[in-house]
Amino acid sequence: MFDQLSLNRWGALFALVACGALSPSAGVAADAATTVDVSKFVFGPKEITIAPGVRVRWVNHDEVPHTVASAPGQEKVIASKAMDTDDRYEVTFSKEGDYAYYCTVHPFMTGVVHVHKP
Ligand SMILES: [Cu+2]
Repeated sequence: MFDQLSLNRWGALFALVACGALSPSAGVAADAATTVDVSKFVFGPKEITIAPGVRVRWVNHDEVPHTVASAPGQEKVIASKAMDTDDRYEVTFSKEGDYAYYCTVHPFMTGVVHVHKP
């Protein structure tokens, strides 16, 4: 009787562990976004590599407005309005390529989104 009960407990524990191991990957699939933090006049990380179809989200943590805009000569895929503190801007990149961008208010702020199939 006691042995049977403890066996059931281990079974329940195992089920919980297996469930916990599966849920993080399910969460990533549901929200395939990568965040770039705009902080202290720097895009962090400055360069990111993502798969096609992934969304990139820029979040401004500074007290001054910033923008994200495709670099001159690039296809205008990235074109935000001025982002105030805590504002966000999102782009889903469907095509492979290297997307250079900058802040039009502070052109020394630059970054690159590399879109490549994994
Ligand atoms: Cu800026």
